[in-house]
Amino acid sequence: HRDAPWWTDATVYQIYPRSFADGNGDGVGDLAGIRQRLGHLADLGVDVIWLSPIYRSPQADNGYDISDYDDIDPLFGTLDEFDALMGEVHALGMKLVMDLVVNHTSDEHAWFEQARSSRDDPKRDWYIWRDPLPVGPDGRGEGTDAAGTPGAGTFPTAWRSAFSGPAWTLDEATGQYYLHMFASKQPDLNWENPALRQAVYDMMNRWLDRGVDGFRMDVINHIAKDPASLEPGARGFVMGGRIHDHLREMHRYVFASRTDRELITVGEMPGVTVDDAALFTAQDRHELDMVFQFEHVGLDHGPSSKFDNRPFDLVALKRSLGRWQDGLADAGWNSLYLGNHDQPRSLSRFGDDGAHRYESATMLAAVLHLHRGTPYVYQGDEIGMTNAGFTSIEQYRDIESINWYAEEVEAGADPEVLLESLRFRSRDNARTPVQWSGGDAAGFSTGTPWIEVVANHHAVNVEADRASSDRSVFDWYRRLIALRHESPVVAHGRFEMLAPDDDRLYAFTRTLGDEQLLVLANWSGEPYELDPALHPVLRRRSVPEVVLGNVPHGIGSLTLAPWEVRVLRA
Ligand code: TEU
Repeated sequence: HRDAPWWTDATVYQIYPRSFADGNGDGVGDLAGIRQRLGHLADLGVDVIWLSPIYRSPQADNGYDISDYDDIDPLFGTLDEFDALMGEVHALGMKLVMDLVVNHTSDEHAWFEQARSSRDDPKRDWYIWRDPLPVGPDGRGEGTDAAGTPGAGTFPTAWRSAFSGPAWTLDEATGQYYLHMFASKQPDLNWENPALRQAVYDMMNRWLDRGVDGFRMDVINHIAKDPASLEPGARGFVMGGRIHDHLREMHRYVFASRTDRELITVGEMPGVTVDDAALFTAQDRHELDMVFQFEHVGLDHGPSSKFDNRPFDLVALKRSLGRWQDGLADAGWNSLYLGNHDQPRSLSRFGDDGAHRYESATMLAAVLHLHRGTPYVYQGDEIGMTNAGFTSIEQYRDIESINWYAEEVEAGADPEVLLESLRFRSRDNARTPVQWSGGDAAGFSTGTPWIEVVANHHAVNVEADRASSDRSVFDWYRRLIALRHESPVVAHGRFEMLAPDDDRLYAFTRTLGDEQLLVLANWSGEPYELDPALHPVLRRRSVPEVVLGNVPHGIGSLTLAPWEVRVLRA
């Protein structure tokens, strides 16, 4: 493992800039706020900072709708401020990664404004256009209608947008539909067009030349659409085989020549399988370093809608994460995450954000960080932040949540039932302002935050956490990140799941040479009696060395307290 890439023992911290820290009092987080808080990240010990988009954008999807890839939106600051931030990040020994959103642009991007100006514009084919499908005098035809009913309208396919409604919008001026898998203000780019691909690579090279250390690539497996899935009547997106050609071409044009740089790429891939990921992340294929997969975060909702919440099943989670550990053990590399700006707060979703907030936050972190892969810490998780607890639709800001609620109310659903689902599942749960202190606006802003601060910020905040010496979530994360830097077994040890069918214990070993760690986690709110047969170290007379433990009195006994995690050197 000595010649392993640098990012195999690195930890990445995700900043969602609009909610991290507000430096100018306008209620929205910005680069100035990030610069003021870099010490927090340096203390944590993270190696890489990933910024969610800060480019010019009308903010229809909070910046994932870019209108100028080469400029910083004034909401966040200026290119000069960006260069200053990047300089300070590098001076602190950290790297800075940008969010690359090239499956789609904003409809206010110059490329789309040109493309929609005329069917003959040279950039027309940089987007995906289709003629309305014919409808006969009887109203029947090949297309679907806005509700997706086949044969009743002129829509090119039955695809639905991730933000409700059809995935096609008719551009009246030129009489054609354009595709948008997300909002109608996010038209999909046509990656079959070589000039478009070159323009993207050139833009990426400008950011790397500026000093950026890599990219998180937004829904990057969606840039290749299987042609058959764009035929009339097709139900939805299917990843096309050209994806590997595109990623290898991107590597050739952007990354291959930069052998003097320590860069990192991670591709966000909703729906990717372990087998796909083994290809995407095989180092000799020169596609991506790692991918964000979605299997584990798809276990607690139905197949048709993320808002169709299902009970959490630990055995299913262990089976899924175990399969990804095994599948990429000898080829490729895992990313490790339980939360981000699209997911509910992992503490509320998988743990106990009430009486056992400290124990479950630290247990979740230890289990995740001691898997094999590169961990991603989402802002606020390092101090045990929780879901928002919103009770009315007016508190929400996320286009996905607002559109889903409106569509369901329109269809006759009970608003209270919808609000219950949003309280658990809305992306806004992870987008409330980072809670720096117990003061007004939690120290996030001197103005009125763009989204409400969670009511528990008086108790849950960086200051209070850092002051609670032996029960600091931040300090626990710091120790996990340091352990990964110090002990190669964490980054490179072979993973083996134990007690796979146990629905309360999450236990596994990591082995490298003659070194072995045993991780024992009680993923429940009840005490758990360990079976000594689980592992020889539990049958020894002497108390084994405890590398990490979140319940001090538990050490030595075979009883795990609620949400207790114990890491033993076996
Ligand atoms: O998210 C892609 C993705 O996973 C979402 O489509 C998710 O599946 C969605 O919430 C529907 O369940 C990326 C960004 O992370 C997200 O913030 C953007 O909204 C989206 O792409 C479009 O850029």
